[in-house]
Amino acid sequence: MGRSNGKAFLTGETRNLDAKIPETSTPREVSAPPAWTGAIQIALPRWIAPFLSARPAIFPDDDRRMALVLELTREQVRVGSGGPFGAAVFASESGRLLAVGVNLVVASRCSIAHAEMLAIASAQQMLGHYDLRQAVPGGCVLFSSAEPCAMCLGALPWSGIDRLVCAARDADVRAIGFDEGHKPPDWVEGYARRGIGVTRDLRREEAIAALREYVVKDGEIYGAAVTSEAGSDDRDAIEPPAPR
Ligand code: AZG
Ligand code: ZN
Repeated sequence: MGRSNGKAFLTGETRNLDAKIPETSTPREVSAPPAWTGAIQIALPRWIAPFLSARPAIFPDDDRRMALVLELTREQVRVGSGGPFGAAVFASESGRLLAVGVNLVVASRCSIAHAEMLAIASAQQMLGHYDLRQAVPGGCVLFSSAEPCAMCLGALPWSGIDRLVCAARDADVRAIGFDEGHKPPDWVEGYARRGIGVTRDLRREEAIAALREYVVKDGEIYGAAVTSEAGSDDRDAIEPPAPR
């Protein structure tokens, strides 16, 4: 190991001992591994733990499950910890709350940190399985404050979630300026063919109110639409909020 300017380098001698480093590679700093070897860490905001401790562990029906998700979403908007989206994974049969997620794209500097992705990833990590269908007898349901964007739509079938319940429509989210991506118009039927049931519009007005509140609070509309592509169910859009 050689040293230059206080940094350690692999010398030609030691390089030969490391089969993974080709002979031709230039000496590489080994004093500190690159930051990305620490893998991905996205922590939910600190207010989530006390928020959940004050609530029950079991949510017996759809309405109470969505009520929790919308409370979570309103709190997210009130605190200002990220985009106006919340989601939760429940065990379908017992109604046990397994995990929650809120949108942390800006805070975590990570474009995949959507509420649904974080709720699913937390449930999988907590249960120790990438396939929630195998991890939870009776299956798992995802409740979301809004219909999934193109990314989350694609991710769901590989998560083992077998039912999705949404509040706001895709068009409601696009109406405040978020880019939800390109989605097939028949995505609900596509999910049905894969055994994923979808329930829409549960407490939709409440979810729309949270989206509007985010606009009123001047929340960041990150990744604003890069195309003028409208959603597949545009006719269902709410009126965009009047400019202030
Ligand atoms: C989003 N749409 C949903 N449904 N959820 C999120 O977290 C989002 N972020 N941007 N669009
Ligand atoms: Zn998404």
